[in-house]
Amino acid sequence: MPIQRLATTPFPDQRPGTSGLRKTVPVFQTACYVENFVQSILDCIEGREGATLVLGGDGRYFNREVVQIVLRMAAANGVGRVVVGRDGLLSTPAASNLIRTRKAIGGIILSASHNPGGPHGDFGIKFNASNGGPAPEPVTEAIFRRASAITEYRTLDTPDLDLGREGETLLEGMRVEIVDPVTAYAAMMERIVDFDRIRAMVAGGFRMRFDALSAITGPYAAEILERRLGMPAGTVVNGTPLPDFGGHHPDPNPVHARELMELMTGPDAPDFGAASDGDGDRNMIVGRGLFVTPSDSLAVLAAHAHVAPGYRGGLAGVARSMPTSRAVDRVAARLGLPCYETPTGWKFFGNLLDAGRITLCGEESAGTGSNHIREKDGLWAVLLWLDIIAALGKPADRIVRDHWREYGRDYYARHDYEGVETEAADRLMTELRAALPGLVGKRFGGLTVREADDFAYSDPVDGSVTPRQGVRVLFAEDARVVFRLSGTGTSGATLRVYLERYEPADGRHDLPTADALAEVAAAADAIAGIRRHTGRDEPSVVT
Ligand code: G16
Repeated sequence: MPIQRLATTPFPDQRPGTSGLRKTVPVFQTACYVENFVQSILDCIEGREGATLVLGGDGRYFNREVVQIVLRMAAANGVGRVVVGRDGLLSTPAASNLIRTRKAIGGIILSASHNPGGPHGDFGIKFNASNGGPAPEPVTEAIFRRASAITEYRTLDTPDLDLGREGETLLEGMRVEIVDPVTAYAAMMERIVDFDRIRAMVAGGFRMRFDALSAITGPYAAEILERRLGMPAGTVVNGTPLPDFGGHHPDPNPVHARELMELMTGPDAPDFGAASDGDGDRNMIVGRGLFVTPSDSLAVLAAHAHVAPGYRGGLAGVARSMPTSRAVDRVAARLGLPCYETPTGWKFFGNLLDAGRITLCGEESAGTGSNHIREKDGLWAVLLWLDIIAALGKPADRIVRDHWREYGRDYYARHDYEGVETEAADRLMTELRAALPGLVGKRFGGLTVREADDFAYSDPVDGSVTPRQGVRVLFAEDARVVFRLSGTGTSGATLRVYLERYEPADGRHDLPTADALAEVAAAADAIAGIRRHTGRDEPSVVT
């Protein structure tokens, strides 16, 4: 079958954002839109001839079609082997693991992560490099430049492959290896956490609920929690991945995982609750009656990870994204560990992990991970929590309260203003940046600005500098507000305002978060003119 070289013209909007190219499904369905971007990725993979590529997605609407397009194009571009999940499915952490263990040259992951799916929902394509992590900025920029100048793409005129059965098949000289999406991932988890210890806890009556939000982690959670750890059937709910996530917004937070929150705060709450997102890299942790913020979760995991077999030797260091609360910094200081502050985006952890400088890292946006792969990993976080609960013999809510008693509490909330007019959001950020030099020393209610800057990151491994990663205003009263625009939305702009206040005193750890942060929220509005610029009286989502 001869290779087809088909003429095309560039689309101007194919610049990857925080995590790959994310657009609505109708945009991706535009003729040549997928092909242009995939060809641009393939063009930027040096040494792809004869190499192995990993391919899979979170099963959202359009996954099935795009998997077939990528297979044909990979074959026409000389790729030697594609390892693809059965039915084209792979969670993002499972894809990262396969890229590493199969020594692939990289992977193409089809997902818009926590964004809603369906014919009018979102879709996304992301390239991960040979370390298993999201391509770093120089690579995503090269892909964008290529996409901006593309004139043709290569493909085959072949029928769709049947991806429903595991095994190997040939597509015009390229081997297509169809693998079970769960097996290798589950085996990796058995090496990291103590399954026997968790099984014993389950045998003793420990009960949990895992809400897969009708997204990719259902089969992973069912295999690991119910089959391998012996939890009763029904522990995993919404466990069948659906193309539109059953109408769920697959973002594991107290707003979108409302049923889980209601259960965990009600009279019949099990011991532990957890959820994951569209592609399985995010996690939500809930104790009885207590939502654990991702920032606190990272701090607790850092404090106790050494109980798990995968971290017995201790941690090399930790990292958090800049808007993530400083709770983990306090643990690192106590343990004498290096602690790095990176921009938002998992790709920035890659160099630190590859260089062995950190073992654990995490973000406020419900992402936590470790050096086992190069993506955040939702189910891994849940399993590490389970192992810590089993090892300490304490429920999650007590672990967190004890943690606050020991380290103090970083009250934390994120206010999202979604669907803001792009010009208004840009104006807000521009005015804010211009106001920074004059802010120091100013008082807002009971808060005094101590420092204000636009975060720039110098990568300690390769020396690269990434400027303009979010405006931070630090107050002398150990409080902080951060402003940035989301890089994962698909319509208009989303303004994210991250609020934080440290409370060291014992006995002041049970305030409602909104009360503890009221003064910081008022200061944020006074500083940035949120109402004035957006016309909104309140955020669309508070998490
Ligand atoms: C992606 C990135 C994360 C980032 C998050 C939010 O997550 O991988 O590193 O924290 O987006 O980004 P933003 O605030 O720019 O919307 P995911 O789970 O969507 O891949």
